Amino acid sequence: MNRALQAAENFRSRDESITGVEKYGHGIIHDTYLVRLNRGAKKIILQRLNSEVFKDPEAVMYNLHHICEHIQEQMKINSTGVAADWQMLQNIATRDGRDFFIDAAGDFWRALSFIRGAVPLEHITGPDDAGEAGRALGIFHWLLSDLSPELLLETLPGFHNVEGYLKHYDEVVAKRNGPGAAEKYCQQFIEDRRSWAPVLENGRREKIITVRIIHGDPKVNNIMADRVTGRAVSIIDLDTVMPGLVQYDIGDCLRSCCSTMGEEAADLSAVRFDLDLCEAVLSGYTGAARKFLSNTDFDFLFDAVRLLPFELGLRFYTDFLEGNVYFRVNHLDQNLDRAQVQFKLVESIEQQEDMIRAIIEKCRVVCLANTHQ
Ligand code: GN1
Ligand code: MG
Repeated sequence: MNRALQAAENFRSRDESITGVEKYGHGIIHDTYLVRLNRGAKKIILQRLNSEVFKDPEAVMYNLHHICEHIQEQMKINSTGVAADWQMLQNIATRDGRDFFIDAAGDFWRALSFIRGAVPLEHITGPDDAGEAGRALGIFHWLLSDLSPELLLETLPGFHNVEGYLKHYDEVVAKRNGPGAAEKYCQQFIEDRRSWAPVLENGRREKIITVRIIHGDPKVNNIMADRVTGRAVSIIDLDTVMPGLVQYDIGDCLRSCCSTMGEEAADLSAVRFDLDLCEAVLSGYTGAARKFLSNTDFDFLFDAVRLLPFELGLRFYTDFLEGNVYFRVNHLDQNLDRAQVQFKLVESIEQQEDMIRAIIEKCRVVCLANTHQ
């Protein structure tokens, strides 16, 4: 905590004093702190970047500047529209005008504005929350829909490329001897879906799916909701904003919102993909994103819903095999447990395929009827 306090000192102005630094949120990549200044009159977010994961922190900040600037402009132009009460987070420079403070250990620290009067959604309590999560993602995509994807850098190359994850998995699993029952389940699960998994990347290669700017990590606790009204007002954690397929974001948001037991579910038999929440997320999303969504964007949506938990389960299991080098854990089997939760979610999605496709079709019809309104 002392290191955080020392880092925080670089982001206050001379007439401000730091009155508290505490751990904040549940991210499993960076270390995040809430810094209180002037006895809580002002709050900022401080983060120690995980530079093992983000090997090019400058690229992360470059993208952040670009998107913040663009979204601010868009919000001025559309101040009464869909994003009327939207809050865009801002990067806070150090006292000497830099993006980062680099400490004696070589760690990168940066500060971000605090989203006022809001809390992370954390748990979806029902369709209202789910609708807000979808709406937030739709607003974010829409605000960025006229910024050219080529202007942004790939902060994590191949981040959602499941072929890359499979290749890496193959290298790691080859060294594994005598897997137990849980691991046999994971390995078989991956084999059974291996040939289908590149479906979105194939669509990208064949230019059937449009490349746009995506968030990359729109899980439920990255969505900020007004603490009184519950209305979504922002989406945070912008380090993975880069060129990609909106289908990845939609699938990831659904993966996170519609699994009522969460990512750390203890009882695997209770893991389920909730259809009411799915419908709420998708209609919230399409309501806000209808101005840019095209008919073909809907074609790959079921695959995306199925793929994103598969991809994350594959990443969790591979990380377990590698000794938990990427996702932070509290116990050695946690990433194996997390992988199984994601795979159970995939099974639940597969079992409900017809119903999920029907929801997608319903949203497609409503969305295309209201395009440009
Ligand atoms: C990571 O940033 P954080 O901890 O919210 C991960 C996501 C996963 C998520 C699962 C950069 O998100 O891809 O979906 O964990 N982010 C990165 O909880 O790898
Ligand atoms: Mg993240």
